[in-house]
Amino acid sequence: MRIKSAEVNVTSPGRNFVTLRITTEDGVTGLGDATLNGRELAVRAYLDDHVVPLLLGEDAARIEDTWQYLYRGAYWRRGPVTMAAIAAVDTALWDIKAQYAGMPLYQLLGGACRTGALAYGHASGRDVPELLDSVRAHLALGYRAIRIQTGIPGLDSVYGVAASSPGGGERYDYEPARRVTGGGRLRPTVEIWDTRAYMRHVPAVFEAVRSEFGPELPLLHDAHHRMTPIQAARLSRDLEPYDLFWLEDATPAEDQEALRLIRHHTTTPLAIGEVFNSVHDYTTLLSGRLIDYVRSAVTHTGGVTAMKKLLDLAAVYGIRSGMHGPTDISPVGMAAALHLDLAVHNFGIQEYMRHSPQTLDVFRTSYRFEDGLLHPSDTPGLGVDLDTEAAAHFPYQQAYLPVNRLSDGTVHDW
Ligand code: GCO
Ligand code: MG
Repeated sequence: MRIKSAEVNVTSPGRNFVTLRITTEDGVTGLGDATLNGRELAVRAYLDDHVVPLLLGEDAARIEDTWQYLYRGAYWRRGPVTMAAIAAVDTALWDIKAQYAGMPLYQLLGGACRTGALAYGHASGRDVPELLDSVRAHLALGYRAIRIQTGIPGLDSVYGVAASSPGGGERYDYEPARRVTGGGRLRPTVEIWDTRAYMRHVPAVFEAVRSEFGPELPLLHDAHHRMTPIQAARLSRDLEPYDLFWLEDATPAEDQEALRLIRHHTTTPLAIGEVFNSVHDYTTLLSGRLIDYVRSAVTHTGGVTAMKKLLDLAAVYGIRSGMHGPTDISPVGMAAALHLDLAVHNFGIQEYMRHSPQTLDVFRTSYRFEDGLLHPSDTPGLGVDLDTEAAAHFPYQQAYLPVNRLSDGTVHDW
């Protein structure tokens, strides 16, 4: 099971993806997602220049040892670039091992704990009537849990809200990493933000959705790290009557103590962690039971090995998974999440933002969404193929997420 080759593929079928493909001497190929939205080429260079040369000739079966070698051996630890690179190697090696075993990955992780993974989709609208249409459309697609986001009166555009949603159908371009040319230089777009306007509006949005769809439907909301701790405490309390499944990213994530303050004031369940890259980002949050859901992605947290350990630690504190699943996690990263979703006992929910048909022409997937649940397939390994010929038709395009500023120009968290 020696590693014969490892190549980094960068492609842009609708949006940018970085994929590591490892092949063993006997021709088994494994894939790992290394996509870091807006910083893709830094991970490619890290892999090409500093990781791939170390892998050639090594034993593909030694997954834990390879992880430790790349993490501890490098001296410099953690950080999104390093951890996305390690994640790609780790996931590709699990894909290979499961193919050797002739089993879907979830079997190697202990086997299925459930028949499928409850998924939540993203409904959004520029105003409440548009949002209600979008929720209806998502229910018609089979979703049993829905994240709701809306435009805010007085603000021109809000991240996570589709510009328009004809017939309320699914959009693939509402959380854009936009390519914008200004004076010949690529610059992110700027969105103007007002937290007080946001906080005044959100409870009315939940009131409208609950009165239209009743108390049963699990509803989620993403605050994108934009409030101060005391603002977040107040909004979480104001939202209690609407029984949220979770309020996500209430405050800037690196301040773990902020969640303690919010917790003192509210019983609204809290989720955080999509920008984290290590179990060490969670130690205060988990041991203090300051959150209810872990939002990390396999892709950004060091792979299947590290994600499993993180979730096992969370289980000790009664905290569940809610893995990040936006379209900047590639279908390879999504498949890895689904195998874990099935295998860990403390599964909570899985975010599912469907990839565009263009993306799915390049990444051939076998997982499926049925009646609100996601199912990884029983294909040995991860069950995803990368069509490198198709990928070659979509060269990398530099693109950035928007930047948030207040009306006086101050850069704001998001
Ligand atoms: C989510 C997210 C994402 C991020 C994106 C940034 O909850 O799905 O917040 O959509 O904004 O992953 O790259
Ligand atoms: Mg989020």
